[in-house]
Amino acid sequence: MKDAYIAAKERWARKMSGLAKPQVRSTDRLPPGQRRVDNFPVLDLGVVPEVTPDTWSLRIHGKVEKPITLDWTAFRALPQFRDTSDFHCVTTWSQFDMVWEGVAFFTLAELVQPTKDATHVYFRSYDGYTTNNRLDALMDDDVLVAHSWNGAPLPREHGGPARVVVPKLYAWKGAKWVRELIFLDRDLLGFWELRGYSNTADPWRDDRFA
Ligand SMILES: Nc1nc2c(c(=O)[nH]1)N[C@H]1C(S)=C(S)[C@@H](COP(=O)(O)O)O[C@H]1N2
Ligand SMILES: [Mo]
Repeated sequence: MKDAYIAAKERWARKMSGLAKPQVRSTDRLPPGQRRVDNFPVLDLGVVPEVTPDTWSLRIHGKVEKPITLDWTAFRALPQFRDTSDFHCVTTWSQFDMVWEGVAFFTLAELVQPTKDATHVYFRSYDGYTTNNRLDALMDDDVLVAHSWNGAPLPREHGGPARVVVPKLYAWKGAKWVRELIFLDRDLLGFWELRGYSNTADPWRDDRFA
């Protein structure tokens, strides 16, 4: 795991210094079966939980050496990152150049120190939603627990005060109104994964359904 933190930080440093990404992002950015939108649609389970920075906390536990519960102040005191990425929803819309600001997943992992047998993370949200990801996919430096979108606090309907973004996968892999990160030594399917969505969720492989 130590090597993974260092690799993630090195990628981050290259990106921040402008070496890793061309100034003009590729124009070939629309995965198969997607169409481009600019209105950031809202998708939820019909519930928008009432959670504010004052009542929000993030519990990180399971297969970790140092479980922790972060309140808003502690969360905001962690190193803050900004990343621009494209957002692909399985219902066939994509929105480009989403500017997310928050805490990098690898920062949280470094804080709690996953045990050697940790392989997956299960996410629980304030609306009862759950999803799951492989730990290695989350160590990418574009994976954030984000509190801001396009320069403003994340709107409540989009998961404010804080949500997960995993830009390389379909958007259901990112939990809005996130409240718990549970490190596991095995996979555990989340809400949509149990209902027929692909567990791997790769937009570039049109990988929508199991
Ligand atoms: N907590 C929670 N997170 C969630 C969902 C949800 O219903 N509840 N929907 C998922 C789905 S299916 C998608 S496509 C994205 C949508 O994010 P948006 O509403 O900000 O566009 O959030 C994902 N995360
Ligand atoms: Mo979705």
